[in-house]
Amino acid sequence: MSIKPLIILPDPLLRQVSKPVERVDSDLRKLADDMLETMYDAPGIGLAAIQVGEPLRVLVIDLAKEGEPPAPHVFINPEILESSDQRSVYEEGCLSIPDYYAEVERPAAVRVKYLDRDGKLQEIDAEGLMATCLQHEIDHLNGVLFIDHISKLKRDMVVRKFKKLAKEKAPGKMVG
Ligand code: GNR
Ligand code: NI
Repeated sequence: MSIKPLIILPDPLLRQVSKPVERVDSDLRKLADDMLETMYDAPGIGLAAIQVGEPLRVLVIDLAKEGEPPAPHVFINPEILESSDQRSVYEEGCLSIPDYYAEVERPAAVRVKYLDRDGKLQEIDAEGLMATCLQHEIDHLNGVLFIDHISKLKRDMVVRKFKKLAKEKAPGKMVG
């Protein structure tokens, strides 16, 4: 297992659409394990493969609270089958947009089909934080970030700030 560096805004990788996983093999399970270790280290409650630079449709989630036993979930090629009309609002954050939080409204419940780490087809009816987190991570697989769900004014402010930070860290590397 290894901790991988996180891809941070405005890295264009975060806008890439990830490719479906063709076979759930030991390499894929190794990627999922590395993603879980990276997520626990951060720490975060979810992580998409593109956040560690792998453009594959894989995400991991663990919603266990501090002091509770770990509850790792691996979702491969997830697809939202149904979304509730009812909405809910959560304050979201993203490991690729460190230290920025904003309220996002999404469907309160979703039904998702996916392959588990054994390549077995599964379905989950998720609500609450699990529903929000699954939608946040599935957005990543499609190159979408939670700041795409807030006002353009706020989004432009955040993007500008992270472009400036990237420029300071690596002068000459960034255009614009
Ligand atoms: O750690 C995370 N917390 C979080 C809080 C509210 C809604 C979504 C999330 S996911 C985030 C980790 C992350 O960036 N996953 O892509
Ligand atoms: Ni995120």
